Amino acid sequence: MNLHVTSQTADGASGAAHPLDPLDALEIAKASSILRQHYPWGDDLRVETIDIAEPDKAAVRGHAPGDAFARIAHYNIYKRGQPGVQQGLIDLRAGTIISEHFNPEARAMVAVAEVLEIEATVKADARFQEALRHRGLIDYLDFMCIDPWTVGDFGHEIEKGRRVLNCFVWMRTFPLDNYYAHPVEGLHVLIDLSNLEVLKVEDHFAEKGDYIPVPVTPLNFDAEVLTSFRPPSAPLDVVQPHGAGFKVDGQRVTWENWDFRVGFNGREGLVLNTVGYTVGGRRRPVLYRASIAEMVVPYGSPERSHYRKNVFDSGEIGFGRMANSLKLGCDCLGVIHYFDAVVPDAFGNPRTIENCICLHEEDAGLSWKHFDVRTERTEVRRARKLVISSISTIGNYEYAFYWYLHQDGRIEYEMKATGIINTAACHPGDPGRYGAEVAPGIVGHIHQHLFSARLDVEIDGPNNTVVECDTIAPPAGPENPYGNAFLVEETVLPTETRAMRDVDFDRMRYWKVINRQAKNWLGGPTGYKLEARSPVKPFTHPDSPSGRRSRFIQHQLWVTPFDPAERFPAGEFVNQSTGEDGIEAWTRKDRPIEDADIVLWHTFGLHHLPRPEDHPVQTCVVCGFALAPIGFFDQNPVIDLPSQTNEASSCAHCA
Ligand SMILES: [Cu+2]
Repeated sequence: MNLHVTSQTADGASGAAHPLDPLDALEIAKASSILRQHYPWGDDLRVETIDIAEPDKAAVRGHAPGDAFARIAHYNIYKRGQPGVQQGLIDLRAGTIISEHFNPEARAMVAVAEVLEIEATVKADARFQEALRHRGLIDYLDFMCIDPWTVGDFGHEIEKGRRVLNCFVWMRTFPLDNYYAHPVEGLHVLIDLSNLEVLKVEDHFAEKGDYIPVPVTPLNFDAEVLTSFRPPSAPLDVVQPHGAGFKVDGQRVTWENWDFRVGFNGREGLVLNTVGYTVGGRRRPVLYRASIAEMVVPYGSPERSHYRKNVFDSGEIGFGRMANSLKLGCDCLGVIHYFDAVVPDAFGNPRTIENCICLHEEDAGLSWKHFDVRTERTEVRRARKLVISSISTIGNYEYAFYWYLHQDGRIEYEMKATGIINTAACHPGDPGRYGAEVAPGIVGHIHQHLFSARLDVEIDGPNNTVVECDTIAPPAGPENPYGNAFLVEETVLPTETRAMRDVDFDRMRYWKVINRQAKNWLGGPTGYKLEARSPVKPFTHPDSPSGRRSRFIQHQLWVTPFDPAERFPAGEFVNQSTGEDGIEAWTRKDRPIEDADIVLWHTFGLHHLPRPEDHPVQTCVVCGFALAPIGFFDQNPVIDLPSQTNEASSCAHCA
C-alpha cells in the first residue's frame, strides 16, 4: 500500500498498477471532493459506496504493464434526512461526474456511524424509559444495548417512504459483560434512521404483563472476565525459514503455478480477480472474478418481532466495510503478507483497514502416495495451499472468508461462521417450537445463512458452457442385466431459465463449466467442476415478504450471461427492497448461456438450529464449495512435485 501512495501521479489520481486495482485513499478522497462540489448538500452528504467501476473486460485483458488506463469510481450517496440514493460514475482522471441517476425508492446500506447514534437516541426516549419502568428495569437504563436490525418490506404504513430500522434490546450487568446473554425479550423500537426519530416503542408483553424475565446468568468470553483457563498446549509454530513461497507485487500474487490479483470493496469485501494457472509455460485463465456477492440470514420464528429477521449482511451492511484489522499470531499464523484495504466512511473520508486481507501458506496434508509392492518403493508428496482470507464482524456475528488455491488446480472456498448467535429470552425449559434453549432462559432461533458466490468464470477463455452431470442406473432388464449398471448423463444448460438448478442426491448431481473451443489431449473440452458441498434447502416461502427479497436462495445454481450491471443477486439496493431487482428478474429474460461469457451464482450455506455449544461464542462452523479441474489438465498436474522429506519433523517418542 505504501508503494501505491508514493507512486501517485501529480494529478492526484492514484498509482494504481492495474485497471482492477481497488481505489486507494487518494482516489476515494478525490471522488468525495468531486461529489461535494457537485451536490450542494453540505454536511448532509452521506456516502454509502465509492468503489472501482470495473473497466470492460476487453480493456483488462488487453492491458499490458505500463499502459495508461481509466480510473472510474462508482458511487452511491444520499442526503441525510431524505430517502433515495443518488448513484453515478466519476472519471477520476478528468475530475468529472460522467453519469448520475437518482433512485427514489432505494435505501442506502446502513453505516456503523449511524448505528452508533441510535443507542443514545433510544435510551433518551420517554416511551422506551416507560417500557423499562414497567418491567422494573429502569435502573439499568445505562446498561441497555440497543441493536438495530434491518426491517425488510412487510408493507407497514408507518415505514413507507422512510429509512427505518427495528431495534432489539439486550443488557449488560457490568461493563465488560456479554450482553447477548441478557436479552430483553419482546421490547422493540422502530426508528427512522434518516432523522433519528423514534417511530414506535413496542413491548409485546405490556398489555398482559406476562413478561419473560431477562436471563441474568453471566456467560462470558472476554479473557478479562473469565477466571479459569486450561493449561496452554505445546507450542505449534508455522515456520518458513526461507520466507513464504508466494510473491506479491502490488495487488498481484503469484504462487506455485497460480497468479491472481487481490481485489476488495466495501460491499463484498474480498474479491479475487483474474485467476490463472500456468502449465507448460502457458498461462490459462480460470476465473475472471470471484466474490461472495450476497448473503441472507432468514430466521424461522414467527413470534413477536422475530418474523422480521431476514438480514442481508452484505447488501444491507457491507462485508468489506465491516472487515477487521487482523492480528499477527492470532488471526493468522505463519509467514503472513497483509494487504490493507480502503473504504469510504459515511462522510466520504477514506478509511484504511490495516492488515485487512491475510495471505499465507498452509500445509494441506497428503497430496498423493503410492507404494509399489513389487519394487517396494514408495512415492509420497505433501500438499500445501495458499490461503487468502479476511474476517468481517456484523453485529453479534463474525464471518471469516477463506479462499484456498491448491497446487493441483483446485480452488476452494470456506466461510467460517463464528461470533455470538442471535439470542432471545424464553421461560427456562420452554424455548417454544422455533428454537433451542442454549442456556437457561436463552433461546437460539432456527435460521440459515445463505451465501451467493458470484463466479465469473473464464475457463481457458471467455466462452464457457455449463453442463449438468447426473448419475443414473438403467432399469433392470436387457440394458442392465446384472443390476450393477450406472453411468453419468450430461445435459448442456442452454438458457438462463433452464439453468436454475438444484442439487439432487438421487442423481449425485454436479455441474461443470467447460470450454468447447479448448481441448485436452483426449479431445474433450477443458473444464472445471463445481462441487456444491454445502447446499441448503430454503424454508422461507419464495413469495413471502422475506422470500421475495431473497429469491436467489431458492436454487443452488443460477447461470447468467455476463452483464456488468448484474452484480448482486438480491439486487443493487437491498435495504428495505421489495424484491423486484435481482437474479430472478434478470433470468426471466432467458438469455442464451452456451459458449458465452457466463457467470455462475452458487448458493450455499449453513442450516442452523443453535446448540448449547454455540454459546456464548460459537466455534467456527464451516460451509463452502470447491472448483476442481475436470479435463482441464491432461494428467495429474502435481505429478511433478519434487520428492522431499520435511527435515523439521521429529519423532515424539524416540529417545
Ligand atoms: Cu447461525
